[in-house]
Amino acid sequence: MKTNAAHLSPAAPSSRLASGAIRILTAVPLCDGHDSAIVTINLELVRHGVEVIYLGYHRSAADIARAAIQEDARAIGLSSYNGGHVEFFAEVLASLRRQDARDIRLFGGGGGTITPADARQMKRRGVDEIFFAGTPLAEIARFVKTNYAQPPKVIPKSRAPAKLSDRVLAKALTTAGNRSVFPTPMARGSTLTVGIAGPGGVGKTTLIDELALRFLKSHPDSRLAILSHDPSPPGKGALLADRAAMVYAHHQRVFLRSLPTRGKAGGVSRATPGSLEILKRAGFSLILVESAGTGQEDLPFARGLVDRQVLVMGPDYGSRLQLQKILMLESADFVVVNKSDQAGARTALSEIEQRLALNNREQKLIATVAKRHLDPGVDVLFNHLNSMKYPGQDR
Ligand code: B12
Ligand SMILES: Nc1nc2c(ncn2[C@@H]2O[C@H](COP(=O)(O)OP(=O)(O)OP(=O)(O)O)[C@@H](O)[C@H]2O)c(=O)[nH]1
Ligand SMILES: [Mg+2]
Repeated sequence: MKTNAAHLSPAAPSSRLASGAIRILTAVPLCDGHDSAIVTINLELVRHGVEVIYLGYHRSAADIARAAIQEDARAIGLSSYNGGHVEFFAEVLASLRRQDARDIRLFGGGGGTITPADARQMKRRGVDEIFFAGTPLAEIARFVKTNYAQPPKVIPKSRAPAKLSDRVLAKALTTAGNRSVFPTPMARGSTLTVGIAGPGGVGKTTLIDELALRFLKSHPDSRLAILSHDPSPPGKGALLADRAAMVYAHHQRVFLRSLPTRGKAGGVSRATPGSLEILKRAGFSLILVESAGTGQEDLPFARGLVDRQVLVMGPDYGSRLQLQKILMLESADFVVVNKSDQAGARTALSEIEQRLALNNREQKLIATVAKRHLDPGVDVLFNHLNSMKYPGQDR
């Protein structure tokens, strides 16, 4: 990224920002697959109005710290059952400190594995709290709402550095997310923005993760940004879990931000245009935007929000009749039939092909099996996107 922080003009903290939602990142450490406790705790926190970004299990300290920074989480909650917690929690704190993010707090628990003596040692090293077996969930929710209600007073030291850090970028995105006034769009630069929409569970995140892998391989010096939406009711909590389904997008050359829709219908959030503008200014060459699961009438990327639109469908959309009702079949530049390993994929491809012919415009239809590593269909999609002349770019 070439742009420095001044281009983002991260605004001073405002009272609107101060009342922003509590964002917490949760995860299970490396070599630990005990995720049932954290899944329960996630849902309890969401029920209490917290926006929870769930990173999944078997995650390294560096990945956890990086994700918390990119998400501008107020705290990290770790669930640890397999031992090594004293060192692991300390490693997460050290990683945060190294990246000028000591204000991101750390708390956690882990049944009977973490002893009271361990907990005392962990607290001495900077962990806020450890919860033991049998703690009522309401007590955990109360702790989070009491201790992390306000954003930290600490302003990152690297506020106006020559180099744009993830930390500064993440703070700018939070400011945009809590405001209704967005930066004025710049003239188009050399960023290609691609919107990826489709019904819930069709494989959008899996596809984006595979596209990320291909991007990282073919652009060894560039960074990729991903804006990932999940649904949430207005003023309520949200479970933002796309990160947990990703493998390659945890790479340090990927900047991933999860956005709740906060009650906005249609697949994206009110903060999306502003967030995209900030990422474009930050100089990413490719930005992938995943919509929340969309329905027949949704057009998440209308009014030129992105340069190219991808509609992901599964073979199970119903019958030909349903194809007349999916509005995005008109506007999509690429229609992907994912889960082509499943029954009905051939029929789906042929029916969608006939439906697209009625539009009489250049639209590509591609069959993929995104969950299969190095799927040739995903290669086709990536190669099309990669060969696209990035807007405003002379190549
Ligand atoms: C269920 C379970 C499993 C399930 C896990 C299912 C899943 N997807 O999570 C299965 C059967 C798969 C499993 C497998 C294994 N397990 Co196991 N498992 C357990 C068990 C019985 C319960 C853990 C649990 O989920 N409890 C339910 C939660 C909700 O209750 P809780 O712990 O009281 O939770 C409270 C607090 O701890 C706290 N808390 C917990 N996490 C967090 C996080 C945050 C952010 C906060 C705020 C609070 C908090 O709040 C909770 C609410 O009150 C424990 C024994 C135990 N009693 O802890 C062993 C235990 C953790 N397992 C153990 C072992 C050894 C294994 C295996 C290695 C067994 C094997 N040889 O294959 C594998 C490893 C799996 C892996 N990949 O990591 C050992 C670990 C020993 C150690 N210290 O290393 C334990 C302690 C059993 C034992 N006594 O030997 N296990
Ligand atoms: N059979 C099959 N399963 C797939 C394929 N691609 C993804 N999946 C599975 O589909 C499930 C949902 O995948 P995600 O990538 O999370 O779907 P999504 O569209 O991002 O889901 P939401 O964000 O919740 O709307 C996961 O269990 C994937 O492993 C595929 O090509 N074939
Ligand atoms: Mg998803």
